[in-house]
Amino acid sequence: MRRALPKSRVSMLLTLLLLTGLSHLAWAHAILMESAPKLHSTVTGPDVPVRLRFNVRVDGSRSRLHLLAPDGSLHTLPLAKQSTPDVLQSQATGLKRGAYKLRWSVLASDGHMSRGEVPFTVK
Ligand SMILES: [Cu+2]
Repeated sequence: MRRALPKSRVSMLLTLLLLTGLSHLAWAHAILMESAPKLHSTVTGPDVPVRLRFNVRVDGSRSRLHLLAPDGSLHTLPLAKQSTPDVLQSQATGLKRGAYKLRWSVLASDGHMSRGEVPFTVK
């Protein structure tokens, strides 16, 4: 038979979880607010401007953009100088038709890395 956790223990755990969650929010690691190409959009190639805007300042020198091509190859996209601290910009060139994934991993002002993907299609 399983013993239930004492109520005090449960509420302590919940408080801990809540505090962890809240402090993470307050510290605001990078969340993608806006992207070009847009999520699941179709764009015209062969040259595609890339622009990602985050909710906080990101460290461009310690952030990376990769492009996963339809043939499965992974390419590093060179980052342009940051025009504003919450934006990363690049240019993908010579893209053929097909489904791509833009993979970002960024270092936010709170010192946390976060990553994500923007799938899009080139027509
Ligand atoms: Cu964070």
